Amino acid sequence: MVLLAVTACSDGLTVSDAYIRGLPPGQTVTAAFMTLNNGSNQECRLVGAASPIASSAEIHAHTHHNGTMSMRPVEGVALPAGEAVSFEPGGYHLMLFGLQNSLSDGEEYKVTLFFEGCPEVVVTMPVRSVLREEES
Ligand SMILES: [Cu+2]
Repeated sequence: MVLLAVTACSDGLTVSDAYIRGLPPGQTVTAAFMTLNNGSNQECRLVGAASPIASSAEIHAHTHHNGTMSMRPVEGVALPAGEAVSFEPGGYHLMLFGLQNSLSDGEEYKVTLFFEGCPEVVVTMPVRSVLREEES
């Protein structure tokens, strides 16, 4: 197995394939995606995130309701021991609010992830533009 980028490691919890969606000028909200691999032998629970580029961050889940896609904040995401959980378009994601500047391809920003049961992890996430609309 080849991981494109292992960007953080702490007590068995690793984050791979993390990126922040590029932000066009004038927008102040974006999303971040990643895969969380809980290689430890205890459950961790993602309960929050923060980044210096955002005034606040939330964990969101997408839900289908009557054929329409909507997203809602969730209080936490359980990461069972030994399992990987993907945050990807159409599923779980981190929302970043209150961005001051546009985000361009090639830039990298730190995002801190807060857990219950595991120490916090600081991830350096590259910016990746998404050319097509999010799949629903
Ligand atoms: Cu969202």
